[in-house]
Amino acid sequence: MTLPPTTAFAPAPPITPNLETPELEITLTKTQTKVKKVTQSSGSCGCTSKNENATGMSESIKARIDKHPCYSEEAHHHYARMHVAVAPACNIQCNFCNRKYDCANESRPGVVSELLTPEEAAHKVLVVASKIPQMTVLGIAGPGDPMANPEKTFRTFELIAEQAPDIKLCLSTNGLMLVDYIDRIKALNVDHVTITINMIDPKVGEKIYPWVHYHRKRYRGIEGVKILHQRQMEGLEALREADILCKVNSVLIPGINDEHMKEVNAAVQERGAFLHNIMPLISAPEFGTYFGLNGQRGPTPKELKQVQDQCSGNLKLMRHCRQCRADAVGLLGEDRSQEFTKEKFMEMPADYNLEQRQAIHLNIEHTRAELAAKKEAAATRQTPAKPESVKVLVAVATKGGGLVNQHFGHAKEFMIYEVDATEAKFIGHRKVADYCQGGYGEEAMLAGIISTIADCKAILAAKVGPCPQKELQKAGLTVIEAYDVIETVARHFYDEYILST
Ligand code: CLF
Ligand code: SF4
Repeated sequence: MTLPPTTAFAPAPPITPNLETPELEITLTKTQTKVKKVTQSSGSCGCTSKNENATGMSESIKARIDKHPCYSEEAHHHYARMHVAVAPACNIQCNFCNRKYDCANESRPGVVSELLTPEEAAHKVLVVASKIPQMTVLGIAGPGDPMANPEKTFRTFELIAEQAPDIKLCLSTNGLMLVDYIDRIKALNVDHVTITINMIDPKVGEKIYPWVHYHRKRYRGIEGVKILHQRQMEGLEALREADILCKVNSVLIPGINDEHMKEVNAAVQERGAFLHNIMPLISAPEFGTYFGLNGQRGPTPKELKQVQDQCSGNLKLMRHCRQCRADAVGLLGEDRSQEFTKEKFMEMPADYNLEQRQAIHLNIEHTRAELAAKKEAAATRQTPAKPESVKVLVAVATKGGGLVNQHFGHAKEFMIYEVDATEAKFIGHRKVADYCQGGYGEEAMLAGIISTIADCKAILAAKVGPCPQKELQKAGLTVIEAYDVIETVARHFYDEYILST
């Protein structure tokens, strides 16, 4: 296809990341971006992202979340987490859960993790720590509830704390038994705990939880929900008291707790939660859950964003959650669990090497500092003034590192940024079918991808083939080919295509 004539931007300042990122500069054009090699470097201090600064977070808190891919949106471009499935039992029933699969409070349904003993889990962590040195966090999130399996959970944490001291420990629970174990959690230096809280009004909770098993007795209906609610609130307060960072996950269920979410958000903030992750209900009849079988749908991306926006301002919101599985391995959004099945990892040597890991992390930190300087430059760059700053969405193909660096056809998800005259802000991600299947684009898939990002004004990707490029343009999306920091490319696009029109 012949591309329309081009109008070049002034070249963006170059970056020279240390790791695999090549030294490149971009020049955006009307429908594409020319990419060429540059040599100059732009060093600077390791500023935190604009969003994190905006929260007024203290330096000590920043240090505690700095390498946690879930607690820091910026860190998730660079650092990975892994889960070990050591906790099979659960003590409550959620209507969005089928016990055949993993705990739906932290994972997507339809996924069954291989159960491990604490010793097997520890071996797996040491193996992954050497193969994926950017893995900095070990989470226990199922397949049931970690606090319904305290001995297995704590034994695993003990083994990791002894053998891999630089790995942060993290857990996710429904909150029913959390208070009882707060001292052990603190003693093991577990600094990040997630409680899933879907309601603060037991009348809402009645529609979500049919029963709760507490102190050897099963409580049905509102009686059980009241116990769960009270224990969750106590859990939050105990975490605050113990100075453990707490994230709250909430599953957004249209028609049940969507209008209630603002109250949940305010209540958890009041009790010291650090971060609120409002996740969409994933529901389908084939998962065999109560909700799935009874036609309860999940929210659309628009509904999810609307509720998140209503809640933002009070408590920092997590928007980059990938609802990962109870044996997830890798960067958020990439799933490397199949490389480390039990059959495979038990044959691999546990080559954990602290010094080597630290050297690699130092390298990552250099890259982060350079990217932060580049983002800062994009944020403070003078833009032509416009009376009203229109906000637009752009879809980004990225394989990590905070860069536009992925081929359109290889993207399994797009990051969505909201851009205006002052900033480019990450607001979520959308999964799509892999367009390139064995090198051939599938027309039906392309239509699906286009409808998933139809509310976006542009697609930012390292490369877009001529056929999809034509279809994307027909659908009203501007195609920008670039290889650079996401915020920089997004701001260039905004200045050239939105402000100038
Ligand atoms: Fe795992 Fe959860 Fe810890 Fe992260 S996941 S226990 S806080 S290390 Fe992260 Fe996965 Fe979302 Fe959870 S992306 S489902 S929020
Ligand atoms: Fe399922 Fe998790 Fe709820 Fe337990 S807490 S019922 S494992 S979703």
